[in-house]
Amino acid sequence: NSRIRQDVSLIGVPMDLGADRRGVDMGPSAIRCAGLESRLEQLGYAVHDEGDLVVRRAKAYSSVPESNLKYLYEIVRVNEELAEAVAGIIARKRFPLVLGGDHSIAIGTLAGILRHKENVGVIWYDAHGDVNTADTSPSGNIHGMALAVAMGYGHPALTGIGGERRKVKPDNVVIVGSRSLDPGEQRFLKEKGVTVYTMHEVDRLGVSRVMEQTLDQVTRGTDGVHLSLDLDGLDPKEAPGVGTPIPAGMSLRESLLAVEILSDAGVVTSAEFVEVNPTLDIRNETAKIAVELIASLLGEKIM
Ligand code: 5AB
Ligand code: MN
Ligand code: MN
Ligand code: MN
Repeated sequence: NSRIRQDVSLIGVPMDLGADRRGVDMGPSAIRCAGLESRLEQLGYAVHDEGDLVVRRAKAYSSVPESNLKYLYEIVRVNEELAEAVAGIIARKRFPLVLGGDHSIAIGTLAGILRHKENVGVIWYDAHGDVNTADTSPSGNIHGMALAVAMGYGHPALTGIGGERRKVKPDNVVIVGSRSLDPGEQRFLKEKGVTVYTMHEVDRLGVSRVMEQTLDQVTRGTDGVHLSLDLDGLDPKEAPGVGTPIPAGMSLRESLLAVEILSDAGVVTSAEFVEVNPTLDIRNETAKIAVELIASLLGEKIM
């Protein structure tokens, strides 16, 4: 099989401060309950569960003077810790698998990765672009800004996470599955030249070609590939347990094919699965889908 030749380190980030609705903080528990660890062990991996980071949730942390950014300082604090943890996992030569939590945690994950890698490719599998800044955000929710921050755009408290560090280059980013991009985001993506496969392109080209082209783009001149998979990239009919459901998304079959193609290519060096909201889920189905996708990404085969 196409197993990765590394041990896996799991880290949970029970963060919901970056999202509109509470509840994604339970994502890491739900994914663990869906049997992640034993599934990976069956694949032959040594799994090191590093546990969950501590996220302090209190209304008191919400206000930020002269900014619309909700819960800015606690989000910064947790992402600093996450960056440290992810950098440590990579230093120990393990594969970092981060469980969210809302998508604001991608800021910390990527900051940690960039301590070790100069030019990381990023696949952002999502219904949304997550490239708002304080000026363009309609909500003030930081999960809608994570990818912009990773590329170095946004509030200095956010872009400063991880200290003086490298940024993700727009040319190394591919967004897959988008169907809800705010006007400011559309402008940003065009201006920076980020490759975007919206649902329109997915329907025209098919997942297989989209993923081959994505792989070309994210491996050209890079020293690693990070998969940041927001479960709302999938269709909410199949993955209902997400905070910001958008209809007409990637099917479970298409999503499995996408991660299988990544697995066969053997280029992914880190991954995160985010935005599972158990309070909106039906019988933990969305967390189970996350486990299916992770197992396939890490080399599980039908035969
Ligand atoms: B998610 C929206 N663009 O900025 C915003 O779930 C939604 O991590 C962001 O992709 C959704 O508030 C963030 C309207
Ligand atoms: Mn997202
Ligand atoms: Mn999303
Ligand atoms: Mn979401």
